[in-house]
Amino acid sequence: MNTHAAVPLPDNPNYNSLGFSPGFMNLDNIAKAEAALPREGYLIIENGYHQDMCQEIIKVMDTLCPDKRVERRYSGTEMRIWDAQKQHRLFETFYQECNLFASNVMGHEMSAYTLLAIRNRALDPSDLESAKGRWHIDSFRKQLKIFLFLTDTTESSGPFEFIPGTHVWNFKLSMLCKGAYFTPSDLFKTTRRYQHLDEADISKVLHSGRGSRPAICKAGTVMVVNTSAIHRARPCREGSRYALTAYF
Ligand SMILES: O=C(O)CCC(=O)C(=O)O
Ligand SMILES: [Fe+2]
Repeated sequence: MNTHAAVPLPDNPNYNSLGFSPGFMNLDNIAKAEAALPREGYLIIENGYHQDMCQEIIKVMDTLCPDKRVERRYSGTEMRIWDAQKQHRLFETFYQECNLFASNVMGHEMSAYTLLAIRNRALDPSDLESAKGRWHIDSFRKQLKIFLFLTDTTESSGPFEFIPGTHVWNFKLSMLCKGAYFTPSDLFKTTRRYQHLDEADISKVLHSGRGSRPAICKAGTVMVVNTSAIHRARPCREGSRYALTAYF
């Protein structure tokens, strides 16, 4: 669906000619990401995008969401628009900016294989099934993702949540040795045990002194993160959460 004309860019001095506000893609943030990713596994950049811009992107998402091609999960409370960069100029602008940022951080040309636009609404409290099985890693090896949170996130609005320090090799190898990430039967399947981590394994990690950290932040915050760390979208209990994610 071509919706390029559906939501015109507002006449706002905060946007440059490409349609985004400066703040995310700059040399300072590149240097910070280079330093933070190996150590902490993530970097949070506040005010990466102007809040008006986030509102415009949300309008585009809500226009696209009734589309039948949108993926629905968790009893329809989660909507996923894949390859969003092909669907609207605002998405494409963020996608291009992420490519430039990631290429500079990694020191070689990188192009995200997709941009996900995701919308989460509150889960029915009785829907226990949709709240479970969410902790995972995206890949055993380092994987870079760049999030743009489009709404203020709260403890209960379904924030991105991760366990800091679980991106380092020592930790990943210890999980590997315990059989928490792969099972022998994975050899014959396209799925991996690490895609839905065992709740008992997560409990042990959380009780071994590593707390989880929800990304509670203002709309417009950008997060660069190595998603080989354990993470999940925490179940949304009230309100809603909108985000864009570039997958590298
Ligand atoms: O939306 C989120 O907060 C996390 C989603 C996620 O983990 C994923 O798409 O791999
Ligand atoms: Fe993930």
